[in-house]
Amino acid sequence: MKNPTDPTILDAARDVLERASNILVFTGAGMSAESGVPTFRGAEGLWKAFKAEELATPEAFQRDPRLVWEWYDWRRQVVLGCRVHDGHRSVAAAQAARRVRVVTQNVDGLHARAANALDPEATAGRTLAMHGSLFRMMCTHCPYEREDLDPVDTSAAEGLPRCPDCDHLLRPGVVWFGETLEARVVETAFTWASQADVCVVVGTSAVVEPAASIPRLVLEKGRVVIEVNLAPTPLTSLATYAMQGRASGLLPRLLEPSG
Ligand code: BJW
Ligand code: ZN
Repeated sequence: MKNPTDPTILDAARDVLERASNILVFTGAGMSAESGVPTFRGAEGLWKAFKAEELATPEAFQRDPRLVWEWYDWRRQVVLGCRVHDGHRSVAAAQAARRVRVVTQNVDGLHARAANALDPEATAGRTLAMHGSLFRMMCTHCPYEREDLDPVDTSAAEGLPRCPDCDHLLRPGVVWFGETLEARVVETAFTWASQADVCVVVGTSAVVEPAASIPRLVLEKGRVVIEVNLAPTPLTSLATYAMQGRASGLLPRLLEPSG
């Protein structure tokens, strides 16, 4: 059943989800797009004509920390002005019902925001942000890090945030290309994937490793992968069910209990 325009796919996928006891929702930038957070790839992903690959690297930060901080500061302000949508809310409700865990590549914290708004206790420990957080700063030299929501002064390199312990530059607390993810994070993500009966893959181009291996692991285990995306990806032809559409519309229809 791989034709994304077949209307019976939604019913079939919904049926599988209703019977599943352990669901993993794996998300990417498309999950946040309808909240107003730009994606990475495609024309809309560009910021001042730069590609993500040109800014989200340690080399870019070494070369021009002011430019990289300017991009991150802009994204921090965008996200602070965003609201979660019905897709986030339906995932959070399913997390509170204890059947769903979320692994996200997003650094915007929107899944956690939706879960906290609904029920912080029931959803605690059920969201994993693989690539870090826009609202964490960490030292480029020592272990210092902090949560930080304040605007960053990017008008001059001299004014960029510095470590209170060692005076080296602080950087965004995210995982850049060529950097290794924390071992604990990778282990948790793949453990959750290996325990899932069904993985719902939402709004990711499914090309960035090691995250892109998560749905492949679920398929290798003979379990079900449901893809929700506006456009085809390398995963589409492999997925058990592939649905073309918006996260905000499809997720409530897939996850919310029927009337
Ligand atoms: C909608 C929608 C709507 C829109 N509804 N859908 C093995 C093989 C090949 C390469 C590698 C490999 N292992 C490692 C690499 C290198 C690299 C990599 O994977 N490169 C690929 C590009 C090939 N990986 C790494 O460097 C990783 N490190 C690592 O593996 O360390 C070990 C190692 C080091 C060195 C060498 C080898 C091994 C680290 C990756 C870190 C990624 N970091 C970023 C930036 C995070 C911080 C930040 O946000 O600034 O993470 S890059 C960027 O891409 C970000 C995202 O999380 C990630 C994924 O993007 P995503 O979410 O898929 O977004 P888009 O924009 O691509 O897609 C959006 C989708 O949504 C589209 O499909 C739309 O159609 C859809 N959509 N609106 C539904 N409303
Ligand atoms: Zn330091």
